[in-house]
Amino acid sequence: MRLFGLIWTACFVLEETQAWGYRNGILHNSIWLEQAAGVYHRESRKGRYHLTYLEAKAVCKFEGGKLATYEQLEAAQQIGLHVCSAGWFDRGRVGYPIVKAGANCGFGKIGIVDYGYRLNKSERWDVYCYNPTAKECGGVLTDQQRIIQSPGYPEEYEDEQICYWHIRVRYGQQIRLRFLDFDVEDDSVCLADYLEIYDSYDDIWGFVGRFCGDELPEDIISSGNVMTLKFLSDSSVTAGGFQLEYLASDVPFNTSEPLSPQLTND
Ligand SMILES: *[C@@H]1O[C@H](CO)[C@@H](O)[C@H](O)[C@H]1NC(C)=O
Ligand SMILES: *[C@@H]1O[C@H](CO)[C@@H](O)[C@H](O)[C@H]1NC(C)=O
Ligand SMILES: [Ca+2]
Repeated sequence: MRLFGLIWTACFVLEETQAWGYRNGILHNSIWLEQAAGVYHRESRKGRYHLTYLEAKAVCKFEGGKLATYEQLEAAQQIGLHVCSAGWFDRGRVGYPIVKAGANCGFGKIGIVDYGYRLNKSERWDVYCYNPTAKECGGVLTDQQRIIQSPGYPEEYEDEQICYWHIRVRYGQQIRLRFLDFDVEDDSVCLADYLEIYDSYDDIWGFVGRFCGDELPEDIISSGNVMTLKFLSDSSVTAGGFQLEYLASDVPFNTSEPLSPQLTND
C-alpha cells in the first residue's frame, strides 16, 4: 500500500515535472513572478477587484509607471507571468496572463485571457502596470539563507509601499523564518501597515499571519519549499521597519531547537 502510494506520488511529481520543469533547482508547479519584463500586477488596498479604470491608472502612476499595454503584458506572459486575476491595462482593456491552463483559471486557455475594451470604466478590477525601473522591493528569492528587510531598512520605511517576497528553495526543503527586528505601525487589527506571511506560492492560499506593532513574531516554519511575504504600508505614519532571516533545510526543522546557536550563548 505504501509502495503504491510512493509510485503514485512519483508519477504525479514526474507529470508535474514535465508540465513545469525545474528552474534554479526548484520544482515549479506554479509560476508567479512579481515582476516580468517590467510588468506587474497590483490590487487595491481593499482587496481584489476594487479599482475603477481611473483608480487603476492612479495606482500605476503613483509608483512611477503606467498601465501596461497588451504587447507588454503578452511579452511578460511569454517569460512566465501567470496571475489569476483580471486587471485593467492600457486603454481600458481588461484581462490577465495565463501560463498554465487550469480548471479554475483562464477557461483552459494559455496566453492573455482578454475581456476586451470595457465600455463601463466604473467596473472594478485589479491592474497591470508597466515600469521597467521600479524600485527594488520584494522579489523571488532562491538562496538557501538570506536576510529580508523592509525597504530602506535600517531607516524607517516610507508610506505607500507594497512588497512581495517569494521564497523558493529546493523541492523537499523547508523554510524557517526568524525575526531579528520588528517595528511596524501599530493598530489593533493591523489595517494600516502590516507584514503578512503565507505558506504558499502566492498571497491567496496558506495564510499564516498578519503582523504589526513592535513585538517580535515567533519563528515560522513552512510546510513545503515555498513561502510568500507581503508588506504593505498606507499613506501616513511609518515606523522602524523589520528585518528577518530565512533558512532552508533538507531535514524537517526541530521546533524545540533555536534557529541560530548564537542565541543560546548569551
Ligand atoms: C458600470 O459598472 C458599475 C460597477 O460595476 C455599475 O455600478 C454601474 O451600474 C455600471 N453602469 C452602467 C451604465 O452599466
Ligand atoms: C529536538 O531538539 C530537542 C532539544 O535540543 C531534543 O531534546 C529533541 O530530542 C530533538 N528532537 C528531535 C526529533 O530531534
Ligand atoms: Ca502607516
